[in-house]
Amino acid sequence: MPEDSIEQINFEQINKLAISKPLVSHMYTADPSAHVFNGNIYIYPSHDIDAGIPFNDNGDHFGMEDYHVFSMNDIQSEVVDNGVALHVDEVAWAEKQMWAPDAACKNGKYYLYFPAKRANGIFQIGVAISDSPVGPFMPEPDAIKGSYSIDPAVFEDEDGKHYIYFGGIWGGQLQKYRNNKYDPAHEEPMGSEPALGPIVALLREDMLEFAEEPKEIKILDENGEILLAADNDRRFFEASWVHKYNNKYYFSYSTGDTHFICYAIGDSPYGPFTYQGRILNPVVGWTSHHSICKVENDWYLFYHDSSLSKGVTHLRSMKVTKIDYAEDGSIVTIDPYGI
Ligand code: FUB
Repeated sequence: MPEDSIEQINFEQINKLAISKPLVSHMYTADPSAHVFNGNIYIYPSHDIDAGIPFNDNGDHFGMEDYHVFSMNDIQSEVVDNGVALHVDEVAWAEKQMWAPDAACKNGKYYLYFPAKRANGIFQIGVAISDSPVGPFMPEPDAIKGSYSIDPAVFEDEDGKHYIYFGGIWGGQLQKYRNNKYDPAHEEPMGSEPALGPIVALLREDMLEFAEEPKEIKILDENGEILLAADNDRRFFEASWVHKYNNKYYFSYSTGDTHFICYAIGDSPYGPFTYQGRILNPVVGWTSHHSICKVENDWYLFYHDSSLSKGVTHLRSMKVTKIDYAEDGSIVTIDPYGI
């Protein structure tokens, strides 16, 4: 939500709303990636801290250092903080900024995927392994070969294949890449140029590397054309997530500077995906980042906002609310405050 709207907000009122209750309030948490593993809910969020760095478009104020994993027996139950699962000091290749993570489970092992900046200021994505969904996780000695940018999200298809989605523009550096190659001269496309798409790669059987060259995903408009760079209300910015509903692949994401969580539908995990609409209207705080998870027979949106910190953009709280689908498979847009 833009900074100038924040003054209008009655935080006392928002923080009392049942729809908007933070899942935990003893620490700040954001970018919640939720999964059901062995019948329990596990949430893998960023752990927001105040690193004392002023706000800028590069996101330097997001100075996170570690991850905690949270668990719930069911959607109504107490949220348990399982302590530090991985700290940046344990990751040989990473220097700072442990941004939005995700996790996957295969053959009884758990894999935590996370972005972080190397000492040269470039984001890459790493993986860490555990026998437990709550960690502690043991990081691989180097980042995933060929990885770049931020916001990894792993989707397991019904055939057991795992796909990793990633990318985010501006602070997430995706605009510096074309065809998986970095060039500091590249910028975000403008005007009637096609917008940059998120990136996808099949994961290798051992879950530790890409099994193929990452590919750019196409997000199309109603006429089958790639969304344009100037279409800020709909173009991809960051926060990829994929889920499958009624045999269709739903790719959801944040539009960044217009603050929507939107979605697009396709017939393959690689896309193309056709834009459908908004899942979540703007929340308090600049960023919006979510996951979508089926718990028993219902679908839930895990998301965050900055209402607990009274609008401090890098001090966010994870939340959850139910998703409703219409008959035609479209998702009913959620107003985060219902007021
Ligand atoms: O939490 C840091 C960054 O903010 C994430 O990587 C983005 O998706 C945004 O939520």
